[in-house]
Amino acid sequence: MPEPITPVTFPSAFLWGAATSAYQIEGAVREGGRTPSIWDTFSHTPGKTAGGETGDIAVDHYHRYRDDVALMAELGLSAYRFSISWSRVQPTGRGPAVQVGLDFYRRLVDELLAAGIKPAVTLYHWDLPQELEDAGGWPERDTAFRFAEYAQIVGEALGDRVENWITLNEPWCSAFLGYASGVHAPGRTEPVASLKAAHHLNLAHGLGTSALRAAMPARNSVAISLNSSVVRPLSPGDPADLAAVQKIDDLANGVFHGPILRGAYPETLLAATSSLTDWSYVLDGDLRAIHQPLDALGLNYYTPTLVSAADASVRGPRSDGHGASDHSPWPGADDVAFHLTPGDRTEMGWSIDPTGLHELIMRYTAEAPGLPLYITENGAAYDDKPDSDGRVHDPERIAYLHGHLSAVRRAIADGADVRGYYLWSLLDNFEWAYGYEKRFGAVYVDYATLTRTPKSSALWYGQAARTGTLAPTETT
Ligand code: PNW
Repeated sequence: MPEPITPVTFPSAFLWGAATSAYQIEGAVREGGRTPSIWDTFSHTPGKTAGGETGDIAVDHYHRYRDDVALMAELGLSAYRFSISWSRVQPTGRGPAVQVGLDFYRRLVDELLAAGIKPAVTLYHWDLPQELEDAGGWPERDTAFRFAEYAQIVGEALGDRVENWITLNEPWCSAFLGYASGVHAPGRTEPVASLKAAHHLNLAHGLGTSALRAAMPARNSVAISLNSSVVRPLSPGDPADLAAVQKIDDLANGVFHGPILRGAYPETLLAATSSLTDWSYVLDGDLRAIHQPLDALGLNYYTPTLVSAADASVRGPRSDGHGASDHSPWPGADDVAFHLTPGDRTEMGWSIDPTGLHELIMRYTAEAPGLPLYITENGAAYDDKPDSDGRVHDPERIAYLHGHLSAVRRAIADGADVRGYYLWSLLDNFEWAYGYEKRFGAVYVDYATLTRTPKSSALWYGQAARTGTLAPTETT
């Protein structure tokens, strides 16, 4: 399909950002009193990550943060979303804060502000302090209270200079990849525990939001980033496939959006999981603690999900793109089959479908009227390699970004209040169970030397950030 020639222009206040997370980029895992998180333990367990790779060094952002901020400024980005390593700030997950840990983030924030880049802090991007996992992890109720204490510490330390806050990143991954399919840390495969984890993550979000509000100036904004799935039926006219959509939509979206945006778990979710759990760990007052005003909602989007009712013959190994495991990340959904979505694919095997992003934005515009939206992650992995001249050309990534940013622009034209977009990711980095083999960065990292080289997509995106307009892809 030829690209449109007419320029696609965004509102002038639109934030053009990039996103990262602590364990994926920082390295320096034993510095400044930091103790292991569940991702240190998991990545050091044989067989858990591709090639046994770990975040021990990652891209050494802990030592190179000044250069990384300078690079963002040079590209022309106006915002940066990063996460804080809980075990750098509170090594055992409880008790007093470590000043060295907080100081690192304060220096990073000051560097960003000096460069005119607006910071957005994610408090939790999957790296639970190992000691809290040893005490039961997210299936244990106390973890939510520990999170609130941690939120208070960070809010007090950085609330004077960081305006945009995100409590949790993609709790779906924490709960269901961490405790059901086990492809993420801590690698447990316990369906009931994964549902408890989901509830306690919701509770952590609620208690954490209150703690942040008490610790920070009222002008600051508190949000959560959800990997809200766009779930589609294989046969739109087949009621059994539509029931499969409902089930997966509840387990992917409703389990978080229900309590957070509406103060209740969906009835259909409670019914679909009733043979596994009676949800008795949802205590009086929990839903009130979870359901409270938010200032914004973060949406992470990569690809849609295609499902049907499973006849017995197609049950079993899944093609849902959530990693290889004999255990499903979808508790109570053994009667659902997952299908490869049509379209070109990225290196993750995820199909490219910008219409899904438009659909997602319009859905939350309707479900959470008046709530500003941010695309807190969107991007693509490709097998990037430097040319003989040392440059990295990634036209596929430019086309991906162009397509998805155009979808965002269309949603704005359709009445959605989307305030910004954070490309995943600033740098190539540790892609969890896939190690370093999947490159999501707009900036190429040579892992032998840790040298950073902006790919052509970074230059294209920087131009969009500086001009508020998407250059047609054929010029690049
Ligand atoms: C998100 N899934 O991860 C994360 O927030 C990032 O840290 C990550 O690097 C990025 O997307 C790319 O993968 C996901 O299986 C991991 O559905 C897995 C899934 C979704 C998101």
